[in-house]
Amino acid sequence: MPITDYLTIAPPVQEALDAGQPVVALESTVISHGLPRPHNYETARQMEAAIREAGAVPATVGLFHGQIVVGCNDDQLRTLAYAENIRKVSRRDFPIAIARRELGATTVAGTMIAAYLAGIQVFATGGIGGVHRGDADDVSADLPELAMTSVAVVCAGAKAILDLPRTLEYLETAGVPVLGYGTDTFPAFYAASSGLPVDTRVDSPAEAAAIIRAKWEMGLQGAVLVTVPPPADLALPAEEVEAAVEAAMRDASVSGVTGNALTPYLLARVSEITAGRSLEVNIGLLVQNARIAAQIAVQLADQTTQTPS
Ligand code: PSU
Ligand code: MN
Repeated sequence: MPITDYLTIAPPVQEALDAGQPVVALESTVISHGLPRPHNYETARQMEAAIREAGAVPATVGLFHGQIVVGCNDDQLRTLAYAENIRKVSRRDFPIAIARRELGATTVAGTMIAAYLAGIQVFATGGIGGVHRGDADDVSADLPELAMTSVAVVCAGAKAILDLPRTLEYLETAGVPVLGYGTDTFPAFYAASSGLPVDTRVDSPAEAAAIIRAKWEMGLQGAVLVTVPPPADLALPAEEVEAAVEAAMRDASVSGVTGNALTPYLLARVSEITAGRSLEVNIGLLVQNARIAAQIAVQLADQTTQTPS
């Protein structure tokens, strides 16, 4: 079956792509499984607005009746925010969700696949998945996807619930450049810094775009990871995040939460433990990342149209 049978690109997104205008993909797992209602819907709208303000077109990705939609409309965003039983769709889940005509929310890996199929170069999220703490065999499908799929991903590092040194080792092995946007160290999602060095610091969207472009012009496949510290006025102290994550992990183990339910469980538990402050950071960094991704997409589009032949 041709790809067009299961991929629907919304008209505003297709028009922008055809005209070489900047487009930013957004994931939906964060809407359906990562944030509580009604913050999930409101944040999805705020991220789209930040992208438009920066001069790019947002394209939130989701699955509706097994159709991969790139560029959800408002009804679809509401469905992703409020429906029950939404499948979390990573690489392994697409075939199942498509064949069974399901409703699905795409993870970082799932969104990268859809963005690549649609021809979108830049994607904004909160935190990527990574190697889980205490269980180095639980490796998010986001990591191999970053290794193989050529989409630039703007994030606040990997979620604080993960083993960050092991996650960075994986990215190094996979050949994924890790850029620090205005920082020399890998951000720790809720906290400004993990203390671990990034591969290089960039201080502007143009600098990030030049590195992304160089990778793909060389013919190297895979992502460039642009990591942005959470907004300074919202970031939590690293020790507080650490204590909350450790408590949440103990609760998860007592409750027997595993598999793809673990990440949503830990995020919700950390939010309870920090009295909602981790949620505020999460929302703030998502909107900030959307804005910076749009600025990078604008630079990439400019460079593309300026390329001498
Ligand atoms: N970032 C957030 N909240 C989230 C996620 C990322 O701020 O909920 C999601 C992403 O969709 C990511 C997923 O791909 O968590 C990772 O899940 P797992 O660890 O099960 O691979
Ligand atoms: Mn996992």
